[in-house]
Amino acid sequence: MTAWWSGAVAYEVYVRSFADGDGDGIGDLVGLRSRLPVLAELGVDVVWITPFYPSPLLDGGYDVTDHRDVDRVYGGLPALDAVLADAHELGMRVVVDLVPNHTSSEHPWFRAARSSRDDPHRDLYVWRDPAPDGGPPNNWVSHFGGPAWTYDGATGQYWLHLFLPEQPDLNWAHPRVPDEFAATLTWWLERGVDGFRVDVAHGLVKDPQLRDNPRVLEVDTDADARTAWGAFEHRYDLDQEGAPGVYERWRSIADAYDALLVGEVYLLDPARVARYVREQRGLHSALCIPSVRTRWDARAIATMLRDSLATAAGNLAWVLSSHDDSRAPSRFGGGEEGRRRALAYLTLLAGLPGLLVVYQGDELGLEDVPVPVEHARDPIVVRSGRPAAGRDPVRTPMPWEPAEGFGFTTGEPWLPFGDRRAEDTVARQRGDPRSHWNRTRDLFRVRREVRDLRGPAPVTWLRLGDPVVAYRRGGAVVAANCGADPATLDLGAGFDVLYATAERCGTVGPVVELAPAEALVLRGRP
Ligand code: TEU
Repeated sequence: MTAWWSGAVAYEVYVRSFADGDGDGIGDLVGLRSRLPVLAELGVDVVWITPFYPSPLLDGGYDVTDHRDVDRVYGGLPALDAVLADAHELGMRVVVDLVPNHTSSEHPWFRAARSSRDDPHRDLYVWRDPAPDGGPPNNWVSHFGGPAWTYDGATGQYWLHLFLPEQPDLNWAHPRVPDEFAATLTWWLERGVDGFRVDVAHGLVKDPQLRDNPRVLEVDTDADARTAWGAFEHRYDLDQEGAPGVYERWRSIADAYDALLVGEVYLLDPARVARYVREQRGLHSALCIPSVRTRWDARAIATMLRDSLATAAGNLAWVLSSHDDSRAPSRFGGGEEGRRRALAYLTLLAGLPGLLVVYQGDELGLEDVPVPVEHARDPIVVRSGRPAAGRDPVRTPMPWEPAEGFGFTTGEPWLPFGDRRAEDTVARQRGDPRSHWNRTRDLFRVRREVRDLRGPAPVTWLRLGDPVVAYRRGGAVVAANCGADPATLDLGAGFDVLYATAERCGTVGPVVELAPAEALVLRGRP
């Protein structure tokens, strides 16, 4: 029997920016609930909600103080229960975002851990004495800039944090940590959630000796966080030998509820990612991070797709955009052209086995919005004053209606709308059969209805770039022109057009000409 997530379309909801139900300018679960019908209409199978836990919000809620609660600002647990009930009623599943690598420094465990070296919670986190010169215990750096260690004067030791100092890393070598998370999984599954997106899934296990990472590049001392991070080979802080094994226990818990575990394995080497999903003993699926980082370049796209598929087959989640990376139309050059390219790229992803993950606004062809530094919320910007590096431009509120507050809020939005236009809104696009929203919906429908695309049929590559990328799955063919000029594809026979990103008549072949950034889904004629 095929798993329910095989071939499913998942939709990432960045809850603070999706829909505001109470006019405080912040998206919440009441707002999300009211917009669930339109997600069902779009053809979404799985709604992934970013963290909604109680949090001081220093990292958009990825700094959790209680893993088994919903913050009041989002409506609390009753609002989540209502989302679950309605989503299920509409035939959709709900995946929640679990953050096991770290907690907030305001979490009761860390407050206790910090209170004294002898506190029983101390070893739930990673503490070390200073180096002989008084500095940090090793050379690890934080994703968000600066050292991965902060000194606690009161107890005379450093604590480890791969992200903000206010996001101390948990010590997964301490048996209580896996026990607590196993119980947390069960707690949410009992409540009715259908699975988990596992944050920083490759990061939980650290080198027991905490050895220095090899330096691979010399960078300026004032380099931005991403550059400073890239100066090291992350041999000892991430993706350790035992990292995938953490999820074997989770798998048995999830399988008992027929629930999904999809990991944010933020690694660019497909072979490393494959370790987490290949044997299907741990995570069911891993987000394919290279798919959200690839440029508009036929060779790069083809190689990325081929290598990812070759190592992890149907166990990847193909991602178009996310709350961490530039939106597809912006990545691909922006404007009308960027939007066309994003739709062609989505078509290529939509025919592949595995999960397909889009981010709120992808269905509208939204681009990144410049966010002035005085409105910045991303700690990468707030703490460095460098807007270029930040993630706020992909986190601005959804434009629902062409009205004051864009139907997102009746209050003051927590991030600005920037230059969003009436044409960007769901209301406008839904009423226009040729809009990005409707073309996306048509694509999702084809993915659902064409059995060869939804099932386990293997991918056979027909063309790997130069500039057409094309593959066959069973009787279906998916092709996109990822170049700047018109290009032809020899199909060897006539095909029916099931889906086209631009206007097309019903049949093509044996040779089909594809305009730049045009993509097709075809089926062989009997
Ligand atoms: O991201 C983990 C991660 O490694 C990157 O996305 C990183 O945040 C980014 O490259 C910085 O430029 C996850 C979440 O998706 C992200 O939003 C959180 O900030 C992070 O974990 C910490 O919980």
